[in-house]
Amino acid sequence: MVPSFRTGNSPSIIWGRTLTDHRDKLFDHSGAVEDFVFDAAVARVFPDMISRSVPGYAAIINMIELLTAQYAQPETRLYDLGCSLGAASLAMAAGLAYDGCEIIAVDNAPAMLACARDCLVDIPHPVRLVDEDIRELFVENASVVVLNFTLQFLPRGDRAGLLRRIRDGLVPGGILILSEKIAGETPEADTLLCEMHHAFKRRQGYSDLEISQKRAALENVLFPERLSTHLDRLNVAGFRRVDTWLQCFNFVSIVART
Ligand code: GEK
Repeated sequence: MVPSFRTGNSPSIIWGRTLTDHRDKLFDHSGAVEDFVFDAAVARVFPDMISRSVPGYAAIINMIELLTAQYAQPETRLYDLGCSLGAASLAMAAGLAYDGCEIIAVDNAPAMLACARDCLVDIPHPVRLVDEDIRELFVENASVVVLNFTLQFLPRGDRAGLLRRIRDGLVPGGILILSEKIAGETPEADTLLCEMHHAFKRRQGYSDLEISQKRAALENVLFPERLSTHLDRLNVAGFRRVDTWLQCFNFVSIVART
């Protein structure tokens, strides 16, 4: 397995060819589905799964490299919260121009961390992997914090507190990059965004059965909110500037600045 630290437009450029050879067929079966968990089976196909499920994913990883190059500050920490296999950490390592910074990648799924450990080798800056619930994590001296499709898995009631702690742990000029699957602002908008997301997944080779089984598996696990809810919550958490820099159907990425 030879992971690459270069980010680009395809998952194989993000993680290296070997990792992306495993095609996601996890939901290619009929019958009852269990709630989605980040276990070894998911970790094995994760690069293929997320790249074919999240429109704009590779672009976001690419831009995390650029945002890091722009906003990372010397002698600070960079956090990747809910790191999975570490794609955002790889991007931060590629974009980071300073020695003396620390990249900290946090996840509470052991199977994901085990795979991340294999990916995060031979990279320009070391990444410290931490097995912890991000709701328990103390964030400090941070210039860049990434929550790339992680907040959506927390109970809604836990989200404001985490954002407040991130805000308090950022140095002046620091940023939070928050990417989320969202609900439309109106039922009509939601229908359109969901239809287009499913069209995207079909175009990526998923069958209607796989799409509906995965949706059922995520129903009690992933709780999307409206973009306006996210923007309001970030403002209330004390971020001074909050800007949506990318939207691809029902997937958005926001930069929130101190
Ligand atoms: C990427 N950011 O490739 N504490 C720690 N980790 C958590 C928690 C929690 N409370 N809840 C969920 N996770 C990655 C993709 S995936 C998104 C992130 C997706 C972790 C969970 O174990 C999983 O690895 C990750 O958040 C979400 O840029 O699969 O749609």
